[in-house]
Amino acid sequence: MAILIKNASQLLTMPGEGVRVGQAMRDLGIIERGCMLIEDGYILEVGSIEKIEREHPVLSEHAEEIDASGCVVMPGLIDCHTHLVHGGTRENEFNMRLNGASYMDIMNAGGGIYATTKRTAEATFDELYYKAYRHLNDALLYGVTTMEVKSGYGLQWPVEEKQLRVARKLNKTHKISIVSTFMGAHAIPLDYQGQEDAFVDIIIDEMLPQVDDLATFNDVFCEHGVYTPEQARRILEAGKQYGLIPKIHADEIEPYEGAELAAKVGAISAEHLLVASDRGIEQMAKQGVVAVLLPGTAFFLQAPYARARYMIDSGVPVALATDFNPGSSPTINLQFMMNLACMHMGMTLEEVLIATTANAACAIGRENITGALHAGKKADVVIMDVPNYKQLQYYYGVNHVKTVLKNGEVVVNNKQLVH
Ligand code: IZC
Ligand code: ZN
Repeated sequence: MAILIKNASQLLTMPGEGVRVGQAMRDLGIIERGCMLIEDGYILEVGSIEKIEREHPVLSEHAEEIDASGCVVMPGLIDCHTHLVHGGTRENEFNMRLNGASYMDIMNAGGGIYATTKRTAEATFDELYYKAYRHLNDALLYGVTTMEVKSGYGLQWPVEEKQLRVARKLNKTHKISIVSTFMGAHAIPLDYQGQEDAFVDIIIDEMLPQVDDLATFNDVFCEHGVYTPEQARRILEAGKQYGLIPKIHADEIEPYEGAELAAKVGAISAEHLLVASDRGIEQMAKQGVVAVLLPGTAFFLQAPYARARYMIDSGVPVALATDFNPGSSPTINLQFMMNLACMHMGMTLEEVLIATTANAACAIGRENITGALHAGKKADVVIMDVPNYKQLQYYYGVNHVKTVLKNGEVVVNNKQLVH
């Protein structure tokens, strides 16, 4: 079946291939009065109506039409860092932080990640599945068509596996595509405090061999008081032997040479980087490691924001994500993350759009499939109810999504989920 999206006041193609750095992060490839022809879930042609009718006369005549006049048409958003599958909520800790406690104080007192680990262990498969499914519906309404999802609230294989199996089922049943990451090293279990290396051995010897095709990536929380750079290195190197691609939660709370480690182990991305060093940023640029920046975490922890401007100016490819999790960033709203990046991280209106589409796809190895509106890519498309892309951040705090297509199928129509 063919679909013809017509008359977009701006159609953003996101030109180029691979990671976008420097000036390429400002090039949206705008086509005014833009049209797009979709066939069998893939983009067949993008351009003016004249070009499409000339090159595909029969198909364009019989296609189902979607009128995008007065709207921006752009690639579906990609949330390339989330902890979607988890039990429970942590609003009480939020109030503790508002009363002066810090994120790490709460975690060290057995709350934080430990609190969610307990709730995730207690939850049944179905409870985790339905909770995550509802959050995915919200994300889809906000224009997300692909999401990366981490385990990490198990700290023991059976619960890690439960999370990964929930993510796998969601990938089959929900419209949003899910890309999975194993994160056995998200915290040190309370009964391994003081014997951290013994738990690292368990991850390497007992968990990694069982991940198999349940995940594509292997992530570690490299942070003072959690995993040291050396422990993180061992886990990431071991994961490579099972085909798991390294990612790192790096330099989130204290500088810890996480960015340097990401470059050294050949990670596809390094996440957070709120306090990454100049040297680490330089090394990431050299290796083409994507910086996945999570401004929702800085906002919600009332912490300093990552130095996105400096990173982009240093040649690092930058992506943005929500970090959706019950502790440090309980939001699925990627449009708000773009706004925070403009307001607090020195990013421009163009850069935040590349950071949530083309570069986000690169951060999870999906750039051949999605993240740009080019012929041959999957038709993951969002129609935003604004006449130009600058209004996306100008009218902030509202959801601009009108229509979402996933694999060429309309899944959100007039701001409503299509069932
Ligand atoms: O549950 O607090 N930083 N991991 C590393 C998190 C935040 C998630 C959480
Ligand atoms: Zn995270």
